Amino acid sequence: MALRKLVAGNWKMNGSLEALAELDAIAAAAREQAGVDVAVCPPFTLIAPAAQRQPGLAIGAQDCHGNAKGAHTGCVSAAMLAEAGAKLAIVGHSERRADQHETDAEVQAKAVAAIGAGLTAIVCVGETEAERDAGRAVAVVEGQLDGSIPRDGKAATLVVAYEPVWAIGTGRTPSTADVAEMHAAIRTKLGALLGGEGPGVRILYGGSVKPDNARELLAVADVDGALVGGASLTAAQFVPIIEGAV
Ligand code: G2H
Repeated sequence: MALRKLVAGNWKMNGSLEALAELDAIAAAAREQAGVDVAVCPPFTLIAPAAQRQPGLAIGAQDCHGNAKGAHTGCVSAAMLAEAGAKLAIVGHSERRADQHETDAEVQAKAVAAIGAGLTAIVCVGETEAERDAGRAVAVVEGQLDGSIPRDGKAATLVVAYEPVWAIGTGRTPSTADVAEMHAAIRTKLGALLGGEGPGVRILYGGSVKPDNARELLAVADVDGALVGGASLTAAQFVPIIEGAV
C-alpha cells in the first residue's frame, strides 16, 4: 500500500530565531508539493516562534516527557508542546537512547503521552554497527518495536523512523536492499503488534539523507518518508529532499 510520504526535519541542538527564516522557503516548498507532508522539529525554545512564523507548516518536538506533569526539572510535557504549537514529537531517537539512557519502556511511555496530547509520535528505532555486523539488525529493531510501540497505536498518529545508528551524521547509508529488508520486517512487525492499523503506519528512513540520495531512498518499498538531520537545517538542502519524495 503506497502511503502519503512524510519528510520531517530534525534540527537537533541547532538553530536560532534568525535561522527560522529558513522555514519560509521550506513552507513554500511544502505548499507546492501538496502530495507530501512536511514537518520541522527545532529545539524546544524555537517551537512557538516557528509555529507563529509559519502556521501552515507542521512543527514538532524532538522529545517529550512520559508524564503529564510533576517534579521533573528541565523536562517538557506533551501537552506543553501542543500548547506551544507542536503537532508531532520525535521519541526514542538513538542520541537520546544513548546519551540519556532511555529505555524502550520510557520511549513507549513518551509515545503514549504524545499521542494522548494530540500529537503524532515518531518512534525511532535502529541498530548499531556492531549489531548489524553480528547479523542481528532485524532482531534488534524488532525488539525495540516490541518495547517502544504503543499497543493501541493508530496509523493516523503513529510513525516509525528506522535510523541505523551507524548511518547518523556519518554520510554513510545502508544499501537500498538492506533498507528494503528492514522496512519490510518493520511492516510485518507492526502488523503483528497493531493488527489492521499496521499497514497504515508510515515508516521513515533516517540517517545521512541528503539531496543526492533522497530520491533513491524514498523510492524503496515501504519507505514512507524520511527523517532528516543535518540536511534539514537549510532550505537549500531540505527543499530538494522534499521534492525527491514526490
Ligand atoms: C538521523 C538524522 C536525523 P542525519 O539522526 O534524525 O540525522 O540526517 O544528520 O544523519
